[in-house]
Amino acid sequence: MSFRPAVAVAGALTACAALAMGSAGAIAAPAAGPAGAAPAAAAVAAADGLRGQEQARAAATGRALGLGSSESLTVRSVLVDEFGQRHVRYERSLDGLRVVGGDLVAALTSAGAVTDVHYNRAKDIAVARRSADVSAGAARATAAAATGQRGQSATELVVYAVEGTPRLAWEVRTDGIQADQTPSRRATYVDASTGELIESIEQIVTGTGNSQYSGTVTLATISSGGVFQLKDAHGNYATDLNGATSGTGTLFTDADDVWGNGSTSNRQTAGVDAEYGAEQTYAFYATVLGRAGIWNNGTGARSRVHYGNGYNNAFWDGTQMTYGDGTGNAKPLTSIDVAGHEMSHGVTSNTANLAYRKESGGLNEATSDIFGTAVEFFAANSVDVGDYFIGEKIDLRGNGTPLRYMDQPSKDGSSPNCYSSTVGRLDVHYSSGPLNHWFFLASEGSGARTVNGVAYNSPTCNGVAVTGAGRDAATKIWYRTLTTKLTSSSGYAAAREGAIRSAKELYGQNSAQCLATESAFSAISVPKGTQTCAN
Ligand SMILES: [Ca+2]
Ligand SMILES: [Ca+2]
Ligand SMILES: [Ca+2]
Ligand SMILES: [Zn+2]
Repeated sequence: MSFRPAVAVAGALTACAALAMGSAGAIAAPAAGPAGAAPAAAAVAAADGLRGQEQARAAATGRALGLGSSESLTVRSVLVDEFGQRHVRYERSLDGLRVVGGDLVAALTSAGAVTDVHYNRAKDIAVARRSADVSAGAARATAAAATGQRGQSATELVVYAVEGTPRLAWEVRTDGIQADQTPSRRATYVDASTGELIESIEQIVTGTGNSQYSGTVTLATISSGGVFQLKDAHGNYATDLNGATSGTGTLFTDADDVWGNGSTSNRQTAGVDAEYGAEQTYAFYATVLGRAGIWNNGTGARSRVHYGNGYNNAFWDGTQMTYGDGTGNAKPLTSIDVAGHEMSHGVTSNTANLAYRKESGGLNEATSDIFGTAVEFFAANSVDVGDYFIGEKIDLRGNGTPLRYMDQPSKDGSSPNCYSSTVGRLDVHYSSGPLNHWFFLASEGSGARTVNGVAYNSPTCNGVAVTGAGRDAATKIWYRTLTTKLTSSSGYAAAREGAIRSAKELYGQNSAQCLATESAFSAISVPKGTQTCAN
């Protein structure tokens, strides 16, 4: 088995694409399969080992935190930062009942000393009773009525502590399909004492994205049994669903390692764009943020293309990427910012796990726009240049305009530029606006400017000009915030506090990077909290 770069020939867009075949600093591909597989296997083992180590001492950590004896901690993930500190995420249970919203992230030394902790709701979570008055069957009926979904995968008695007074609830999981063909997987919460419907949360996160868009690109592929596979050494690979809406699809293979033709007339083309997006996203996380893929364990992800018929969206379902072919099956949603956006949903769900509702949902969407944009700049593709727009290549609106604008989110007609206490009532793709605006301001600063030949004009909500600290700093500050400070219900106030702290940890008190972070949060109207760059 050998790896070699491949070139995707992208018809109409090849003119200025001068990436040399075989060069490409892209992904350093080892020469042999076993050698290539070893680093990924080692990373998986290391990730499992750390999780096991922290789980083994989770009871001791719980005591060190002062948690009650009826509470137990389950380790969800361990992230080791550039300072060698461990950030351990836990789910909590109370006498065996899982606490929804009970998550916390603690910073630990390798010896196990707790140096910091962020509770999603509070340190102490209690409920008066541990048994349900409402039957599981009645809860399922309520969930079915609320969601219109009857395919039920599980019902579990939990402590619901997302907001309000913690209470005993039934969590009912259902599956179905949304009006636009997107699959649906909902978690519905029903009060186990009163039977009241609490809320229903969609678990499938969508993007809206498309390539015939990136010109001639270099891909890492695998040669096996006389054919080439659209798959890299980490296990990022692309499959063809051929119009299906389920299943894993068929791995793209090719005889000569030259893939697609830059248009939908060749069904490999969408696979090329999806695989390019996946490989660049993996390389971005590894190179810029020191993260070994979505799961931080060295493994890549599957990207399924040609989903459904005329499906005008893309989605991440917790394990894989899926792309539709767009209206008339003419515009697959496989542009690199959309690919980076969708896969970053996977990073979010494996770190802060921001719930796809209210303000946390807006932060979740903005996080995907921020890292999707960072991936696009990282790829440095001359056909799809890095910009602060989302979906400028896929023309979902049909009039040539992007889906979203980070310099001035209101240009989409729906997203606010400024934070307000009612922003959490908006659709998560709009409540993301203020944080997208923050990222632009913290990176580039306010006012008119041109980046990569693209013109922007970013206002501030407080009338105070912001000086940017560069995209690299803003990207690293947001990643540290996401991975070490935020939890499932975090909103804009926690984002501001966490980002200022992260900036100080990375760059120091009163550093230019911290001041840009702080002034940009003031410029999007997030009220001042306890953290400042000076304290
Ligand atoms: Ca070929
Ligand atoms: Ca672009
Ligand atoms: Ca873009
Ligand atoms: Zn999204």
